[in-house]
Amino acid sequence: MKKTIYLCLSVGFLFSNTSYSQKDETSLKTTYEKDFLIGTALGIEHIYEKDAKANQLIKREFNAITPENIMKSQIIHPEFNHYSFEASDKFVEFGQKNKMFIVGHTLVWHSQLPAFVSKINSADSLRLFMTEHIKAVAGRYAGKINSWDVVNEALEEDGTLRKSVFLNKLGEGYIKEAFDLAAKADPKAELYYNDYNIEQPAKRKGAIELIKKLQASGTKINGVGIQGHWSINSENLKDIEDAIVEFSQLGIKVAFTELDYTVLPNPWDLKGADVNQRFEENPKMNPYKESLPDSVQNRLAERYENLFKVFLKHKDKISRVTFWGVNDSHSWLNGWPIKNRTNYPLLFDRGFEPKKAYLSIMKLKSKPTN
Ligand code: 9MR
Repeated sequence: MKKTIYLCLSVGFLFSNTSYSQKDETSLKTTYEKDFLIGTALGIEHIYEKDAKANQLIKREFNAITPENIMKSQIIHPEFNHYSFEASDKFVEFGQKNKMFIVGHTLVWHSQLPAFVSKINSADSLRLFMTEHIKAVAGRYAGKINSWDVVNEALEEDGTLRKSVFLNKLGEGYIKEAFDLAAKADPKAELYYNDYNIEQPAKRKGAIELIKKLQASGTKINGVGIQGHWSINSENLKDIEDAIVEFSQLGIKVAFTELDYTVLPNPWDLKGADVNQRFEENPKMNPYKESLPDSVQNRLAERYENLFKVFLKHKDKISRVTFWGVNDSHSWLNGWPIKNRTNYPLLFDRGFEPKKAYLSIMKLKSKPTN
């Protein structure tokens, strides 16, 4: 497979007698620079520049960064009166030093909350936590973070509001409160609502209602983040295209904020599966432990190619496309929804080399029409 990629790269465009990683001039970010930002999510090891190959790849290929975990409230705000800013300071410094677009992820999320929040009983105390949190975190990086995922995953699959601790205690107004607090704490940052599956019709409708309500009440919202955790086994391009068009009709930008394609079977794909089946121990659930067959590599490449064709068609509406991880070994999909699997959802393999999917996206731009 690698051989084929190198061959295509060198014959197809630019490269001669050398592996891709030795060349600097062409990359995702330069190839797509007139279209939209190309981002990646950084783990703590990337922020501290622990691995030279990863570091080189991040700087070469991407012009936007999102912290995969270190700005989540559980980590950055472990106790009511205590914040832990060391890693997030380093993350922002990394972005600034490399002139990257810096995304903050995320201010209000029902998941990964600090332990003390579960002990909060009153609405007033929860509101105080949310207010202080946004003021402290967004305030600290005011003028440095370019875009905040202000509220993350506030919707159920049917488009109604998620019955989170925030909704239950503060009512639906908490979303507006969060956006207003963020706008006040960092007036320059772009503010996004971020969620998964909001390309799907019912949830999309809920997101549109949510955004329209914010807009009608005079709240600042610049964009919507469609996360993009998808599978090579399901087709959803029409939903994606409809979502881009409908969200942009609200006068906001559309970003793809956490893109990846799982290539592995998931428990919910297996119709008629025995509910007592122990997926963790079933080798059928981890079929590509040693390597990825060409047929699957090709399908992944085709998925990315078709997706980026849609992105290019609507590039005027899209602000950023961020991959949820740097390379395959880093991806959260090796551990979810089943632990200890070998997944291949991204554009760079475990040796940080570009996969066929990378080539398929780069090739799209080598055509004169783009
Ligand atoms: O990739 C993240 C993983 O390392 C964490 O364990 C997990 C829980 O904090 O969050 C993952 O990232 C999520 C993101 O923050 C929000 N959208 C869904 C992502 C995948 O779960």
